[in-house]
Amino acid sequence: MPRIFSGVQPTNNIHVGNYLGAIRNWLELQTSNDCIFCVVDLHALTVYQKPEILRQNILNVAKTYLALGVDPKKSIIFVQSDVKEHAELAWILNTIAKTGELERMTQFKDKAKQHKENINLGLFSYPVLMAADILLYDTDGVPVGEDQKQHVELARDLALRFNHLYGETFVVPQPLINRNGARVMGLDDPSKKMSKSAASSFNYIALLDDVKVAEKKIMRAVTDSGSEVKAGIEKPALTNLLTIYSLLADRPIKEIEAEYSGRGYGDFKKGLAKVVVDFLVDFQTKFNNIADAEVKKILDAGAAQARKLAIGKIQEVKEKIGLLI
Ligand code: AQP
Repeated sequence: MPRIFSGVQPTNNIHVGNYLGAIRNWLELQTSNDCIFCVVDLHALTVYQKPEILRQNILNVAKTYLALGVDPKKSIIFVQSDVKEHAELAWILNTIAKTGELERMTQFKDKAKQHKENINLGLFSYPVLMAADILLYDTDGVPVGEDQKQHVELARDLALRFNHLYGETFVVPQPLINRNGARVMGLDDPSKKMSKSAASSFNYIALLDDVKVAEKKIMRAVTDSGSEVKAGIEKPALTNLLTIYSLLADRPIKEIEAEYSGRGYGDFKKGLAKVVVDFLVDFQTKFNNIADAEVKKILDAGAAQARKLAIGKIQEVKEKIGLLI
């Protein structure tokens, strides 16, 4: 069975963009693939996190996976820092990654601008750690949003480079990006992607948002000029809102456009708010029914399974590069 690997950083609560761009695709993949889903907590450290909040976010992200339907009977779910081989392989890959290729990474450039006071080495080599996450498990496919494509491409380059230098070792992974929802845009600025660490919380709908707050965020979302509810290149804000509606309600955009034809943005936003609230209520009921102890047990079992695979791979890598005497 093909191997799938993906993860989310516990930098805040998961938002609709993370769900529609990535996790929603995981759910389909887990029926016919060998899936590994990780809470990538080491990545989160590249931006300063308050320890108590980080601990809670790690648990919340794992609980979110479960509440959305990631099934621990089908998939391995674990926390990255519980398997130390991720950091070990990252160091080894650092020695074949070029600083020039890391300087070209869009996420690094964006985050360096956003966190001028803390442009740390971890932020710079973030894509190398992500390559280690992926390559450690002989991953065939990486389901991610559009923003992570460049990082998966780097993982491919590093796999090919390592294989060329030391002989066939790593599987060369493919990014798996769905056409719809691959880049959900900010509600307050449809020219930028929806992001957990956006300056304003009006940028995103977090899956744990209070439903009244979520409603307010939709009603305040930026729209385009005109009043016609229509998707298209000249209407980026409406296209984004229609995409969210379409994916959450599982209805084609054309059908939604027809329903709101001639009714204006206000009516459409009320309809979208209802779709979002229904989704959040269902999700939050499931989330609140999962006990912390249950999640911790699943994560411990997942880490043990992941560790077995990771240890085998790191041994192979060490042998190839001459570290095992
Ligand atoms: N706006 C988005 N639309 C579609 N997919 C998205 N993803 C993120 N934002 C969008 C996908 O979600 C997965 C997890 O993302 P991440 O936590 O690893 O980090 P990120 O890409 O940096 O996401 P955020 O929300 O912007 O977090 P912060 O603000 O902490 O950096 C990935 O598959 C990503 O593609």
